[in-house]
Order: sequence, then structure tokens, then C-alpha cells
Amino acid sequence: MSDILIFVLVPAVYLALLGLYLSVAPVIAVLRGLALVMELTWRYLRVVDGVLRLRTPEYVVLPPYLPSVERAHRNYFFGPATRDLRQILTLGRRTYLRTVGDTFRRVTTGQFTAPTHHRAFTVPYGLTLYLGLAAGAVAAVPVLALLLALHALAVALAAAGARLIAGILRAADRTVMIARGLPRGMLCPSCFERVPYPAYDCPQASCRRRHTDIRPGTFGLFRRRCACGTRMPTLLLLMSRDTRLSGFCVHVSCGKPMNPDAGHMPELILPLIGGRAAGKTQLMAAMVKSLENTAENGGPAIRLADAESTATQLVLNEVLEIQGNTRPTQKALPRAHSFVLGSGRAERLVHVFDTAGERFVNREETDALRYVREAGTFVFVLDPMAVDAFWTRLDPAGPKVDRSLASTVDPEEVFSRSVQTVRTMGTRLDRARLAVAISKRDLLADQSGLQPERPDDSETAREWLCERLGLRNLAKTMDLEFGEVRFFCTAAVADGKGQVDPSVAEFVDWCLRG
Ligand SMILES: Nc1nc2c(ncn2[C@@H]2O[C@H](COP(=O)(O)OP(=O)(O)OP(=O)(O)O)[C@@H](O)[C@H]2O)c(=O)[nH]1
Ligand SMILES: [Zn+2]
Ligand SMILES: [Zn+2]
Repeated sequence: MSDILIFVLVPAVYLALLGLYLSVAPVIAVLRGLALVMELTWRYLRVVDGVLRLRTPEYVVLPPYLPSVERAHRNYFFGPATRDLRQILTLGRRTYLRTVGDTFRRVTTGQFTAPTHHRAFTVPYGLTLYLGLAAGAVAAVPVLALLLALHALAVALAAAGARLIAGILRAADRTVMIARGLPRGMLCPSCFERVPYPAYDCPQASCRRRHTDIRPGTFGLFRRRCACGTRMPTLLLLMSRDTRLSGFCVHVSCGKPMNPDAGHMPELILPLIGGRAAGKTQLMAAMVKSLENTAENGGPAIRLADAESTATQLVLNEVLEIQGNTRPTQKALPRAHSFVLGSGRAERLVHVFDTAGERFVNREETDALRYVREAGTFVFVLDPMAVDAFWTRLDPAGPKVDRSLASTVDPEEVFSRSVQTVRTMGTRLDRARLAVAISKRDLLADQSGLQPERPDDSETAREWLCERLGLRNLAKTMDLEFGEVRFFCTAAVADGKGQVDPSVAEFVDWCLRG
């Protein structure tokens, strides 16, 4: 009887129960698979949260971009977003393998190796779970892949958008620069090279890191965040008058400061050419002083553009007023004398260049005159006393003028050499304008014959140079070389009230009109 029970009844009941179980096994397998898919998804989302938000060490698998090394913080969509995505991929894969492995191991232990019930019951159940887990592990792959792909797509779109915005901002900046007449950038007042995009120092006093290219891009679209955390605008366009950063020249051998106004307004370059002691420095000072006089009387506003120009002008103003003598211009590379003329939209940054006289005579020195390439108007300072005919022809008794005040360099020679130099630099002069300043008019004023009859008239002055001083060839060369030539007799002196001789105002007005 017990045999029947053991060998017939029990197997029959077991098989019947097994058959019954098989009908619900698929449901169990599906539910187990589903549970695994949910668990894997949840764990993946935790990884995403950890990498993107928590950023704790366990979520860091790739080296970060270091602002301390790169000088500034990166824009999220120029690098860090892709890094995050790669971290999510690595950590997501690890989590997937670990989770699937762990669940399989749990089933193996619980149902096969160390079951709590009889194996006759746990083995079919364990096999069902295996099946469900295998199906779930396979089904989770496309789900997770889809989540990752959506993330990658969003990053790609945002990165493309960020690059587009950077491109548009750069193009807008470029357009404004071209509209300001600065297609090749602004002029460095120290090395005279064009600087398309100056370098800027961090405005934070305790930091002062130098940023070489702050334009929209890798390190920020509208603002760049310095490694110290300070934000700075990425474009000249975004710098309001009070937040203007002062740039630095990017040319390797220079690195000197640019004018704070550079790039914000059109620039005008006015080279003064003339032999040693012809009166260039004094004329330059008188020009600025005369513009200051005009501004006081309601004319366009003027302010010196940098500390060095202000200091130079202060010294020269005194020289003008005491009618004293200037020191010969240093032979070291000159610095532009810069000022901002006008206000609002009419503002212009004017650079006047007064170069040591000998540079124009020694051919090898003239490479320092790079700035002339950019000039549309030139000033030639002609000291009539530098011409021999002045001393021999004008007054038979000899002019009563202190000859030690005269320039000793022949104007014709200076002019022809300068023009040659300018031409070798590839500058076309046929459209340039030339103002000839016949200097030191005040010294010659009291004696008839020592200056043109009507010194304020360009034609009369030209005639006088040609007929009386024998400079016909010089005048002809000037007409041939330049598009427009005008003659002025100037007295670079001021009276006791600081009012500059009126001859200078008319001359400046013509020079700056171009
Ligand atoms: N009275 C008078 N003196 C002038 C005038 N212009 C220049 N001088 C004097 O002439 C001398 C030379 O003038 P500068 O302005 O230094 O001449 P420069 O052309 O700059 O000479 P370098 O610096 O050597 O290139 C100085 O002693 C000036 O004071 C002027 O219009 N009137
Ligand atoms: Zn420079
Ligand atoms: Zn900083």
C-alpha cells in the first residue's frame, strides 16, 4: 500500500500540481521580468541624478575640466555635458551588470543551492524566475538605451544651439567692428599693430588672471566665469560704459595696455611727419589744447584716452603757456597721443603720432612707423627756417630770428624719404589727405616777408613756399603723391589764459574732418 502511495499517488499528485503550476508559471516569469526592468530603470535614473546633480565622488569616473588649469569655467555644453553623458554610460553599464548578476545569484542561492523548501518545489520555481530574469534583462536593454539616446540627443541639440549662439554673437561683434571701421581690430598705442581681440585681465583685484580670448565659446556665451568665480562680459558689445574692461595687446613682444575706449568707437590715426625740431611735438600739444578750448566754448567734448596721454599733455600744456621749449622726442618707440573726441555715437578715438625726427631720416629706423599704414590723413610739419633760402633770400639784411630755434633737417629730404617709406609699406597715398603745417608762425609774425601775405589762405601759403622758399619741387611732389593737399601756417603757442593761437583750430578741424 505504501508503495502505491509513494510510487503512484505522490508522483501523480506532484505532476498534477506541476501541471497546475505550469499554467501560472508564465505570469510569474513575466512579473519577475517586469520587476527587473523597473529596478534597472530606477537604478539608471539614480545614476543620472548622481552624475548630473549630486556630483559626489562615487559618481565621478572621468577627470573633470579644471578651471584652475584652464583659467575659466567651461560652458556646460562645451565639454562638461558630453563628459556627464560618458560618465552615465560607464556607470549605467556597471549598475546594469551588477544588478542583473545580483538577482540571478539570489535566485541560485534561494532556490537551488540553499533552498528553504524541498527542491521538488523550489527548482521549478527557480527555473521560472531564471526565465523571467533573463527576459527582463534583455527587455531592459532597449529601454535604457532609449533613455540614454534621448539624453544624448538633448545634449547634442543644446551643444549645437550653444555653438550657433556663439557664432551669431561673434558675427554680430565682427559686424559692429567693421561698421566702426575696425575690420582688422583696434590699434595698439604701443606697438601700432592691429589687435583683433585684446586679452583682458579678470576684474577681481585679488585675481587678475589674464584671459587671452574671451569671445563667446567654450568658456561662456554671454559671460565668462573666471576660475576665481568673477564674471566678465565676452564681447565689447556687452560691455556697458561702466563695465568696460581695459584690454591688453596680444602681440608677443608687446602685451601693453590698450585704451579703455578702444573698439567701442571708430579710430582715426594722424601721423605727424617732419624733421627733427620742426615743431611736431609742440603742434600736437597745441592741437589737443585747441580742441579743449573749443570744447569749453561749446564744441565737441574731448578727453584724453589714457593716463600716459594725460600726463604728456599736462607737461606740454605748460610748455605751450610759458612758450618754452619742448625736449626732443625720445628715440624709443613712441606711444600714440590718444584722445576721445565727441560724445555719444559721434565719439572717435584719435591717435596722434609724433615720432622722433631722426626716424624719418634713417631708413632702417622707419619700420617703427607701422601706424602710417592705417592713416587717411597725414600732417607734414615744415619749419620754414630749416630751408636755406629762408636765411638768404627773404630779407637782404638777414631775418632777425634766433637761428637756434630752427630745425636743421631739410624738409624736402624728410618728405621724400617718408613718402618712400610709407610706399614700401604698401600704403596707397593717392586717396590720402596731406595737411602741411608751416610751423613757428608766431616767431616770424612781426617781420614782413618772412611769412606768406595771407597766412590763413592755403593757396597763398603754397605760392609763398614755391616762389619765395624755392620749394616748388616739394609742392609738386606733394600734389602728385596725395589726393588732397592743404597748407596752413601754424603757431603752436598759447596765451596767458591758455587760449591756443587760432591758426591751430582751423588746422585741427581740417585734419579731423577726414
Ligand atoms: N615759438 C614757437 N616755437 C615752436 C613752435 N613749434 C615748435 N617750436 C619750438 O621748436 C622746437 C622744436 O619743437 P618740437 O615740437 O620739439 O619739434 P619736434 O618736431 O617734435 O622735434 P623732435 O622731437 O626732435 O622730433 C622747440 O624748442 C619748440 O618749443 C611754434 O609754433 N612757435
Ligand atoms: Zn602692442
Ligand atoms: Zn578672476
